[in-house]
Amino acid sequence: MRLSHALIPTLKQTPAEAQIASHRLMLRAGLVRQTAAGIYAWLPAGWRVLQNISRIVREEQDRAGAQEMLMPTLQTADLWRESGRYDAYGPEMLRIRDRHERDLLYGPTNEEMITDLARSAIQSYRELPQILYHIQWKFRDEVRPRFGVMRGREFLMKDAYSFDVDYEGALVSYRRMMLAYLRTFQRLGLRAIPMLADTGPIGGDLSHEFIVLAPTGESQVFYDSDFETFDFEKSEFRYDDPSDLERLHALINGYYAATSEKHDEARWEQVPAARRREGRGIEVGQIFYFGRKYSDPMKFGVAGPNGTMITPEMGSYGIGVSRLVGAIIEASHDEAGIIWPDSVAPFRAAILNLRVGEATCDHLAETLYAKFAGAALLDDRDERAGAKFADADLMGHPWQIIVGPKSAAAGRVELKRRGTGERFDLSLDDALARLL
Ligand code: 5CA
Repeated sequence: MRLSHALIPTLKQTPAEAQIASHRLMLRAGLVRQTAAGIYAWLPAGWRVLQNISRIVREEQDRAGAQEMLMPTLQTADLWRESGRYDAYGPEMLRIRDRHERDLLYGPTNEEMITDLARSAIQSYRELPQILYHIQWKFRDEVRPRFGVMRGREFLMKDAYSFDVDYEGALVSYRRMMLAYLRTFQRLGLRAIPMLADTGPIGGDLSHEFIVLAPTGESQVFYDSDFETFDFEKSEFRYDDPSDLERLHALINGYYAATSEKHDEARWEQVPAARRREGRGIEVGQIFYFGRKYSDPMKFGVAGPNGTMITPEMGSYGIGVSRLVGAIIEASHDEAGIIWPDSVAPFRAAILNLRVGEATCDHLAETLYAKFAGAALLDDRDERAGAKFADADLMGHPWQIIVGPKSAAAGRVELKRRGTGERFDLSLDDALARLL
């Protein structure tokens, strides 16, 4: 993308309405614009980040054996009357009436709809277990939308739903998602700590929330820092081995981690003082086992082995995809701007042409830009070098490739690593070899 013709409206001033770093930086770096309270348009750079996060979430869901599908945003009220949640959900639900006076709603979550789809398509216990997911916009009419995309009204969620014949099976599905989540967050450059949680309006009796540490987080958290040393991405846990998954669950339960209701002072005291971490956290995902809470009232039965009917056991598993953009920035920024982890950055590198119009600089910058095939942003604006440096730092590209007249004449460029500030003076070929 060429910055001179890109809709990436960076701001020099700090927007007054933004109270936290990620919200300020998302507006200043031109990632999003608010179109109504708690509702955001994703501009090109922001949309690329959202797509990168979705891709990683998707790859890890697929690896765990979940099947991707897409359910609509609008749902009929009748489905929610069946489960009993239509009235219970309260004013957070956006209720809509169509031209035929039928009650609809903009989905805040999809337990009812997926149960309805499953009951019409799954007949026998032999077809279970199944895990289905989609990445779709949700609407919750939050009383106080705030902190930008962190607590929006319209937000992007990955929600998965599992169906099993019995409790043991449901527990395996739950643990598979637990492993998928730990791997997903690690690939996103985050440490998300799983904590036992309350189930709220989703219901059920087993739930973990995944919490990223950040000073602006909404919950107070306590955890054992030993958890941070575990490498889940490379771990040998296997999705198809229930005893492996049980070991994982035991490992998670073995580390102390709790939010302030759930905090247990006596157990906390047993964690060695040097390993006790206390702070605030952002919930980026939550998983629930809720058994037959929906399959029972919605009369979802499958044929069992000997003519009996089985009511499937269910769980649901959410990741706040759009919230993650804010959470990643909260966890990774400095005074100058965002520091994107490589895995989610909108552009792998920015090519800063410091002398637009000068033949050698233009040639070198264009040659580099072509090699990146869309993965780099070319700053070809007629701007001062200082403005280009400041914007590149603000936007947080993992690498900056600086093309200045002196080095360009010698066929060389300067590379800057955003996260560490390291600089390298390299030939064009060496720079490309390093980044591509
Ligand atoms: N049906 C279940 C799991 S699929 C469910 O809805 N879970 S949830 O309520 O915990 O939401 C899942 C995730 O969505 C949360 O962990 C959070 O990261 C994100 N989320 C929830 N509300 C908002 C909001 N108002 N703005 C942005 N993200 C949100």
